[in-house]
Amino acid sequence: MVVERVFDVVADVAPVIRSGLPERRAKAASENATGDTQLEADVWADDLLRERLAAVDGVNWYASEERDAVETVGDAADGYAVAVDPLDGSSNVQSNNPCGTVVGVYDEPLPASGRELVAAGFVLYGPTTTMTVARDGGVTEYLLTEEGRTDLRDVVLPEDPLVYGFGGRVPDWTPAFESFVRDVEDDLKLRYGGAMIADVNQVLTYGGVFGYPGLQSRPAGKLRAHFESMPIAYVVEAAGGASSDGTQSLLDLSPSSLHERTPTFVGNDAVIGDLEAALPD
Ligand code: P6P
Repeated sequence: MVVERVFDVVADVAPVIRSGLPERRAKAASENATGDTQLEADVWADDLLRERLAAVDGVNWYASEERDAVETVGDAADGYAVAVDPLDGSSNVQSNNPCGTVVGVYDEPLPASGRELVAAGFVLYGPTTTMTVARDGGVTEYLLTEEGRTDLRDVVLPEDPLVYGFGGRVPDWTPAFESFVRDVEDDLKLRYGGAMIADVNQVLTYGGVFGYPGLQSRPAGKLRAHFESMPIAYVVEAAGGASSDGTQSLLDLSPSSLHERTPTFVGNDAVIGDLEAALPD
């Protein structure tokens, strides 16, 4: 019931976030806990989501990529923790490219392992607004409008990979990762837009692989385990795919801090298997 209510709230708030983007494209005079410059839209979307999610009975803790610490918002001894990336890929707002909202529902206090996720999902602000939710072993995609939510489809990762997209600058990739990508390039088509949600949704739709690798300059990569990597891994694995940090499923991670980053890869299990074989242990 609590999980349903969480995604009811997200479905209600998403059209409000989308309609509020045009006048909130400016940079705020602030940075978030991991040093990203915040847009007004980041802070506004976060405040909106916190207000509405904190009011859901059974949500005990609210955590966000935009806030330094977990906030206690409920009084149940054993409630859920909701971890949110309010506007993933917000720098795409300026260039009018897709961005999204990511939500993970953990049934333990944070920091928590990916195995404590009981549901995860994301909103994609693209030509249309969709919400994709993984729970109870399945994945459903909905169309969201001001009038409400329409069930679009059950999401199953296509068997044959078609697209790939990897973040970070090529000169900053490790030699082993670059060599793996050179092989991938022979078979797949490049689809990388700078917003994880949009790139992952390409993989869920067409098959393939998305990742943000550990870099020579930052071995943990860029993506945040609680807010981006583990929730997205939960969705892709529920859709029949695989995830990895280079050696193990992202759901097997147990981050020791709230804003911990991790190398992140999701997609068809054959491609993820090739990746793990290509990277040194
Ligand atoms: P880069 C957005 O800031 C984000 O966290 C992800 O949505 C996206 O995949 C990645 O960073 C893009 O990073 O280095 O390519 O700009």
